[in-house]
Amino acid sequence: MDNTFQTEFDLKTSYETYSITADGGALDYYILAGPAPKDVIRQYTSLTGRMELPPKWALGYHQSRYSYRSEAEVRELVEAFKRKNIPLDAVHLDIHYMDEYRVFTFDEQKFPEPEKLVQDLKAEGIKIVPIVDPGVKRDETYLPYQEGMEKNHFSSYSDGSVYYGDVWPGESAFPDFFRGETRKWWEEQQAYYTNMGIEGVWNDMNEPAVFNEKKTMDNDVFHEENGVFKTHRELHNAYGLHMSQASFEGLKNKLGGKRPFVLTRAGFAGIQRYAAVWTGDNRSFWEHLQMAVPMTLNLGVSGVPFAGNDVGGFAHDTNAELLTRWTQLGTFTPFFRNHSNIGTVFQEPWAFGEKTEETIKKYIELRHKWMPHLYELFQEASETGMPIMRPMMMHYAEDPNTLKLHDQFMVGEDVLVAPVTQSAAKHRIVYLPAGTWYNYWNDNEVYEGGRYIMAEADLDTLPIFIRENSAILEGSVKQNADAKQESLRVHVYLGESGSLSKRIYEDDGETLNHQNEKYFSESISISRDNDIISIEEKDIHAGYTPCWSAKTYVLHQVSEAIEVYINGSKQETVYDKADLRAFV
Ligand code: MIG
Repeated sequence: MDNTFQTEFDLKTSYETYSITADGGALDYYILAGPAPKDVIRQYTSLTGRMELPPKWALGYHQSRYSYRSEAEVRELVEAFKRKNIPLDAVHLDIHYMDEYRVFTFDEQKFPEPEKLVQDLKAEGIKIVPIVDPGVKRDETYLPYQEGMEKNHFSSYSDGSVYYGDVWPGESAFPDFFRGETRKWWEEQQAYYTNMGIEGVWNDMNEPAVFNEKKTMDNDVFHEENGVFKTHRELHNAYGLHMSQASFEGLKNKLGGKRPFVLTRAGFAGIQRYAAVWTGDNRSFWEHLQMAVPMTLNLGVSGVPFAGNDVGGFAHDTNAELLTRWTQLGTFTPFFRNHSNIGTVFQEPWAFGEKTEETIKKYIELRHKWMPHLYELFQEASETGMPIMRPMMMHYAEDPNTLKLHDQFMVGEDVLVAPVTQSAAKHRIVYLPAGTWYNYWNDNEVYEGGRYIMAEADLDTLPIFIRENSAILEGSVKQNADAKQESLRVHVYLGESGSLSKRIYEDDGETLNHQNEKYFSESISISRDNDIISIEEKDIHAGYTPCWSAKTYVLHQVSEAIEVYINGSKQETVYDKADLRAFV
């Protein structure tokens, strides 16, 4: 349904009917005929657009806090990550970095040399992501406000008077992001950040949120869309979308061929073209960890593959166990950021002692090991709209047991992840659809699916299962995505007479050159006939040279008598008896 007025979806009151109502405007329906869930998503994203491939660093681990308040605090934080060898890709700066919350400023006392900070961290592979809210402080001496007033960039009433709302900087004006001219102006403002070397911004409060009873802008404020004036009542829901559009286009134009990153809280259909979405202010409650799974899945099937939740929980105090479990889930949510509220306990990976730190580190490292696999899925998402994190029903729609399963999910179509979202649990029930499944942590444990199993899940363990006849790409543990990828392993899980095909995708991870043929893509087909395994490697596109020097196949659950052929020629194998694996 294509309508930006206030809408209500009631999917609960009645079993027989769903109701969707809108406050005004036309009811424009699009019927997407599928037939399979994947087809619906492809069709829907052909209408609303698809995510551009993000920079690889954005897929890494982000650390945030409301707020890291000074340059010294940020440097100490980064030092701690380095000392402890915990991978880190980005540090987010919340509202206290600004001079009295004026966007496009740094507080000169607390951040005396922001550019140096950004550059120093960048040299270590760590990006700074500042928060940028829409509200522009009403202050005659402040350039963005002056310019905005002069050029009529702010949303106004019908008599031309500017709308002011109270937000962090106090009384503020709100750019009319529906106007092309205003978006251009906002794009220009991004230079303030990109000139320092910043490559990503975080758009918050862009519903827009205002500190008043209604919590937002007045309904009778006007916006100008393609030369037509429309009320905020009509356009409210799309305000965040267009703010992110301007942020994204601005960064993109100014980054000289590098890929931008925008994170947003608000959005509308199509937001995936401009920004990753996080699900806002959750709380450090187990219930909110539980809800994180269906929320992220719903975003995924709604065309927004790059989504995630505040890991550890935002409001209230988290604890060792909750943070551990939440980090385990975060390892497989497309966006992976630990963030917490002012006044709550600190929740950096080491905040709860050595044991907890060790487990959390293991999972952040795991994120990097899985990076080649995830990156391939991100690339697929950019082309087809398919989510990275997928509900079970997307691939098993014919199995009624999967239709309402929302406490486990698929990563791509080969990996099943079942996070623990209850306190004190050491086991959990996992539904394995029909077929054969391997325990990722110990593949001597092989399960026949079409049933529920009780998976072991002590605090150190996130249950992960690999579908038979699939392959998983594994990279090396790195301190961040910019570090060199030294090895690539292709883990192969084949039944005795099975076959699979897998695509490897790689590019430089940071520029737009992949749009000009500078990428590497290889297709691997593998088939097994008992002890004979044949691998066919075929370059689909060799426009980029991946930096791993060699790739290793790890063949799981095979016998010592194994014979392996790559493109017809017989290979030497190293056999590991204990794990029944062969390395080629
Ligand atoms: O009124 O910038 O969701 O992530 O830390 C709260 C402060 C404003 C809400 C965001 C949250 C952020 C906080 N912001």
